[in-house]
Amino acid sequence: MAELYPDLKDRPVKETICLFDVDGTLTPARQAVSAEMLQTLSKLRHKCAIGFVGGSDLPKQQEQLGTPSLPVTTLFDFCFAENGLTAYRLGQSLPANSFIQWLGEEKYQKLAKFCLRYISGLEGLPAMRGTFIEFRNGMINVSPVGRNASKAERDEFEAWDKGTKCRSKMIEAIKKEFPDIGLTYSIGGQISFDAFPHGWDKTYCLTQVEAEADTSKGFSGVHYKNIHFFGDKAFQGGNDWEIYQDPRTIGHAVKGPEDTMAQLKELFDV
Ligand code: M1P
Repeated sequence: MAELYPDLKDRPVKETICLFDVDGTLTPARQAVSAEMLQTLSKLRHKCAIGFVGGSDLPKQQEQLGTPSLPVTTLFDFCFAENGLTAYRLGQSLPANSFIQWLGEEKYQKLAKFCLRYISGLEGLPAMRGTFIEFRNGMINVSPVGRNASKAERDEFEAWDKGTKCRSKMIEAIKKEFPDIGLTYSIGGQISFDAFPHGWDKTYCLTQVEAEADTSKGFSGVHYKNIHFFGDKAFQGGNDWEIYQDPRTIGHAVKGPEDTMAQLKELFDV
């Protein structure tokens, strides 16, 4: 059963929200969350607001963080999937933004065909599985091995990519072919990279956090002055970098879920 939490304005640690990356921060990459982490988050939610901001889409976060009887949107005050392009506040969806509307079908198809041609020309890929481009609401996700890769095939691709720099080289090739397309490319996980319009990185979700101060829109009126962000890819080129070093946030670099829990214990005694 879903637990009851104080209203956002009544949480004892005032004007404070903790935002978390998902893969490598709340869970091991693409794996399920532990019971201990869920318990820690629940304790924290009694003290301040909590949210996740992940590059993946909501069905993947549901798989990793939720259970069939507990939707992920009930476990956090704010759910920011696809960097916040798909957002939920207190279980209710907020207006979404669209990658395809922004880019247009014609440019998108040119980009998609280039990616598919590039992948088909790669030599030495350890495996090729299905879904080389995953089309999402706020971005596309491109994977040379394919999103249908198994756990073992993911690990194998990741090791191969470390040696060959396949993903970085592919991104360079796209940038050369489409110098003015206005997209940012981000390697956030093991087997793929995300492509989204400039500025639609994880900082995108901060606008929504700031909007919480606006009672005229039906929000709580809380002005979050302390926005903590926890992420494992808080280095230049990592997909947590922009939000980690944004002046609006207090950034915490973590080494993995255990470290996240240790830092929360230290900061909030949970
Ligand atoms: O959350 C980090 C990344 O997780 C997945 O990456 P991969 O499948 O390569 O491990 C993807 O959902 C990606 O979009 C996301 O940024």
